Amino acid sequence: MTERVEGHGGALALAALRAHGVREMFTLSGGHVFPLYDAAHSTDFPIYDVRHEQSAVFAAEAVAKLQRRPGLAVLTAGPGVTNGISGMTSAFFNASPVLVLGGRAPQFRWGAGSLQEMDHLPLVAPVTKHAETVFSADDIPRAVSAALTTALTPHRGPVFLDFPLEAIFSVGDAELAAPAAIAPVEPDPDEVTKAARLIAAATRPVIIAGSDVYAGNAVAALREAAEALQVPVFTNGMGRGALPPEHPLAFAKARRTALNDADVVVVVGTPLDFRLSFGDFGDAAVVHVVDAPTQRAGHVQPAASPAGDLRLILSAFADHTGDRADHADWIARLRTAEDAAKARDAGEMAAETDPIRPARVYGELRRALAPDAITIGDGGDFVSYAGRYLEPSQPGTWLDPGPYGCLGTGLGYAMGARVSHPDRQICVLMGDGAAGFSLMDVESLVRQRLPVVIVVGNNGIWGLEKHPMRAMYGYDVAADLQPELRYDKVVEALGGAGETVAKAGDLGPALGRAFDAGVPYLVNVLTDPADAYPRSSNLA
Ligand SMILES: Cc1ncc(C[n+]2csc(CCOP(=O)(O)OP(=O)(O)O)c2C)c(N)n1
Ligand SMILES: [Mg+2]
Repeated sequence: MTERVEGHGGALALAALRAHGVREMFTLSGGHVFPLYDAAHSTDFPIYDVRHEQSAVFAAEAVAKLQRRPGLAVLTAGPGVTNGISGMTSAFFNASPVLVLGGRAPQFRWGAGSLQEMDHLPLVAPVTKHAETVFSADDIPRAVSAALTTALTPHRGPVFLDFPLEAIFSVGDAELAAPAAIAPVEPDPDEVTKAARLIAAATRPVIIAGSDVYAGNAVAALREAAEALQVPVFTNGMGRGALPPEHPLAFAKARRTALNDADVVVVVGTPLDFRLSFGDFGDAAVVHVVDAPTQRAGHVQPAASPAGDLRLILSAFADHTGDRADHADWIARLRTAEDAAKARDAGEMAAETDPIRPARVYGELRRALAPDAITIGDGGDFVSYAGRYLEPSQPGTWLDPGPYGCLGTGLGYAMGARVSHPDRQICVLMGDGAAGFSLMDVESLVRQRLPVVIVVGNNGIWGLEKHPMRAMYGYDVAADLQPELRYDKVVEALGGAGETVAKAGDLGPALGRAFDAGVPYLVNVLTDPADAYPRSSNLA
């Protein structure tokens, strides 16, 4: 089925975007992209604008991550696009289907020095799956459709198109094809069987499930596989919450015991990167399950590495009928370690210290957050603690920056989350350092009536850098921030509200006010600068 569309380049782009289920754009104004605004304005297509282009791309990424559909950022030529590059790179590392549409100086006088004339492609090509300049209005629907199909095809990721001024402003027409269905990639059945046999025969297997399990809609298949083969499950990234915390096979805290003592480690839908000791688990055999052959690790030799649609692979694991070892003792051992760690954590989350330690903030937040609340981490140590103490109970409720580790995702992710889930609690956990990257976008949230709660862990330092630098050199530089700064007053000045909390006992009521406020609200928690997150490698 095709449909004839006509209009200016912006209208042609929008017709293709709608056909692919794109439902809003995130942007910061620039004349080079006016036709896209005109098309949106005349058809009631929502436009959300921000105060820095990186927030637009992060917002689009949050939509893509949470809703498993394309997120759209529209950036003006030159500096608009370059400001969006950290966002595109994060989306590339996170396999998020984000489409960035850029303006571009006119082609007919290219080289003469037009305003913001710059060839974006060499900059964005390494951090996108596809980057292309579309030179005529007639060609825009084809290019947009193809780009979105590429973005959504596993292994997913961002794509970039730019439109020279005369292409987007001129009128054209085209046949708009219905979006191509994305066919699931069939894994090699022998490799799947090899992997299933290894897991079933193991005496101490462990599964670690990451973001692609959620992105690939494979959460139910993961659970079936884990239950059928009786394998404990740990998660990271968007995989968190894939099994509810009370599930007998759900584990979070016994990870060290699990990875030290496992004989088979099954990593599903996440790379064997620094978060997983680069795939080195001692003597354990590694099974790496990936959504595309390109994701197989080059630096380790897994015992098996099935590649393809994660639902198909995990369902095949669930249906495995060969011999199985009994894992009951192993699961019981991990449960004992898990329970002991939970008891320790519970003590820390209740501790009444002065100054407040981050653990207590999360103890209070666990009481204030609804099960479907979206929590967003943007910072150093304060966010490491969030990862440790918060236990997402549903998949698709936890947003971290991912392995690119870019500070500044906070308010962009919050905007995308609020737009995705108008009725849920949205809570951004920010270091005071991280806050500096995006706090001005509170203004965007206030103006567009997008309330969120921001909890700042205000230790007055770039904690994750200051403590390691002191440990390494005995001194530190460039690691201090203004102590006890009133970030809540910044939010107030921008039209939101907030308060500063210095005593542990005041945290609960402050969070209650924050979630009831109906405007962006910042709880500025003065935390202990001496507190350092314990980690084995302190470089980040
Ligand atoms: C864009 C960017 N710049 C710098 C870094 C390096 N970095 C990682 S964590 C961190 C400190 C974060 O400090 P803060 O947000 O205050 O959190 P804290 O560690 O104090 O809890 C820095 C500077 C980074 N990851 N991303
Ligand atoms: Mg800090």
